[in-house]
Amino acid sequence: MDETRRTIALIGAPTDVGASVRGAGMGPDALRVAGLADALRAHRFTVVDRGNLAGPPNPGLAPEGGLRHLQEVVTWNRSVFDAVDAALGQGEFPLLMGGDHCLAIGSISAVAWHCRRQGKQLRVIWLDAHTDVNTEAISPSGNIHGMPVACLLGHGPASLVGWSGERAALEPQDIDFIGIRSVDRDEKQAIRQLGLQVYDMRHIDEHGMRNTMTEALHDIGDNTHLHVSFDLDCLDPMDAPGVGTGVRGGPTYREIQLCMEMIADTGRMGSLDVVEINPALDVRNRTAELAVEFVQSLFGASTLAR
Ligand code: 6HN
Ligand code: MN
Ligand code: MN
Ligand code: MN
Repeated sequence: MDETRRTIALIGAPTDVGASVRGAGMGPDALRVAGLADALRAHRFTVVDRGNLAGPPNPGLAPEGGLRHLQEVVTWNRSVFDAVDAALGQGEFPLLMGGDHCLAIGSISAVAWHCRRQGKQLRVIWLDAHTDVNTEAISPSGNIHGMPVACLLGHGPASLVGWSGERAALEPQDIDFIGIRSVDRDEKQAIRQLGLQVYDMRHIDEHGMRNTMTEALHDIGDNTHLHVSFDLDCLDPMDAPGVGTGVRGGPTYREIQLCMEMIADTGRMGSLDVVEINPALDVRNRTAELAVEFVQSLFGASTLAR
């Protein structure tokens, strides 16, 4: 399909139930105010803003059984699943505007479900300071935004796994992590046991973003649906202060640009999450504005040839 003619469906999921720092629920409006829709329209996409999904408020409770707000997280993710599934069913490109990163459970489960029915190979690029592969047994916080990858691999509470059919949404070889610099103690062990491909900041320092992305994207083919899950805390907090769990030592602006441009070059990106923008902690909407710039690059805007 001609990538530039595709309709992009903006889906807002204004919630922070997966986090303990409040504020990511304002992310969708911060992206709207930063001009996300018009920025994409300027590149000849048709953009439809589907508005915000509705869901339960954040009850502000402590974790139970290692999980904070499990029921609320399930309810929000059900709505996200349905909205992403509906968009894909209509041939649209779903762009999920979070919200915290727990929402990737619903979003990627819907994408995996769609890929199975279409006989497509799903690949995920996870851009984040964190690997989000904790489970309720090992999470130091109980925050479910630190657990979506584990759930998608089939490890998590029964109500959050198995949404894409019999097999888990993802196999370990389906996902590559970029920009990682904060992994919890037991989470490290889980990464080793699962055999996950984690390109941490040390790897980017030593090999550069170009080689890192060449490796991460090496198995993208004509039949691949590439999903990008973009947690804004992947960026350095000096550039992007509006995040709840920022970690120093992130990639530079140019490194992220190159990463986005190389993803665009594949021509295979079929869905996207933009999550963890926290306007309550931001400076003059800078983080949402950066997100809009990088999303444009993901769609090929900064490549002169297009
Ligand atoms: N995120 N590893 C920490 C935890 O609480 O599990 C932080 C998770 C952050 C999650 O930024 O999407
Ligand atoms: Mn994350
Ligand atoms: Mn993160
Ligand atoms: Mn790989």
